[in-house]
Amino acid sequence: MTRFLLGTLTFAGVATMGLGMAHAQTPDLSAPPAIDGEVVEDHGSHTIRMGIGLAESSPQYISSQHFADILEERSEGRLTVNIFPNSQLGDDVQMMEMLQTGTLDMSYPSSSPATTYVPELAAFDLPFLLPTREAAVAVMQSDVAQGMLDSFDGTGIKALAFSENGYRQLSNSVRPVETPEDVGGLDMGGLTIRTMENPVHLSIWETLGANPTPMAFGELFSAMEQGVVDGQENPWSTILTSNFHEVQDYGSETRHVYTPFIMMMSERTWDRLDPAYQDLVQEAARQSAAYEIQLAAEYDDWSRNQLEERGMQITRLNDEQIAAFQEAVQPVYDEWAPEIGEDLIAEIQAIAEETMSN
Ligand code: TK8
Repeated sequence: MTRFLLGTLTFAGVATMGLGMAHAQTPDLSAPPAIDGEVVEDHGSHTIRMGIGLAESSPQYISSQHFADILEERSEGRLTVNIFPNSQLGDDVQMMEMLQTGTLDMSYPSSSPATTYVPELAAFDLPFLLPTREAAVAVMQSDVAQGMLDSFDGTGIKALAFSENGYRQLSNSVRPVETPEDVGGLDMGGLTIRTMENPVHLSIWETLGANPTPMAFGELFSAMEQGVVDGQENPWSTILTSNFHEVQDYGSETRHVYTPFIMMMSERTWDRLDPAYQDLVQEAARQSAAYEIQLAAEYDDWSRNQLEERGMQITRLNDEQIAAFQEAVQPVYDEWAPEIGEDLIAEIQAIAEETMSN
């Protein structure tokens, strides 16, 4: 805890000094839960290399550090995790391939590019499927979701836990967007929007009249800076912690898709661990994923407000405007629901509705 506390104080201190007293780089975040549980007896030592896409100030990194702290404390230092942020080891697609070959031990991609391994994950890419965070969390913690994690078995990837990337928001450098027509541009021409490498996302933006451009996350900032793409879509915390506001003038609170993260380990690494260590890794993954969801929630609105303070013009959409987007992307359901599985989608919607009726 001392190390974490010192880390936080140092981090916040540097952030505050770096940006003057006006902005801290993080909201008042909940401290990680106390690390409890037995120390696992000695089954050898392992150093785990983990690559993630986002910055050190992101909920993804902070919770991954908590994962590392749990392993280190409950193995008395025999299990250590070295985290490499900012896509420095590669993008989501590349790092999943590195897990398969065993050249990387862990990663934490979005579910969207992982549909090549487990097609059912594409349910999460259906627009406006999960209306509230509570519904999304209930789905991610359901048996249906566990079945998706189990479906990675045999791919070379051990999928450990879902957490929150979050509700995706549109940003662009051309014009404010309030309606689907603002995306398609009518006679002005559609916005060129970077998407994740995922066919449902391509379909969403094609249906809205944009020019979707699949691209690795690590290439996105320079593509926007050079005008290769007009815009992108990600949660507010990612837009802020990746400094996209430096190259994007307009934001629209579309909340069009809720994307999970999936914490993953190479099956080669997993198979080298003693079962007692495997149990510890699985427990630590679930605990850190729950903490990540808490951090992501604490970051969400705060990040949007920070972006506005830093000059981004953010359009909040009212219920009618959201309904216009929902109607405009209905063809995406018509196209993809049979492919993904009507029963699976109905099961997910039932979980969501039950959560919202409570
Ligand atoms: C980071 C990505 C990112 C995702 C994207 O590794 O690619 O836009 O939303 O968060 O997973």
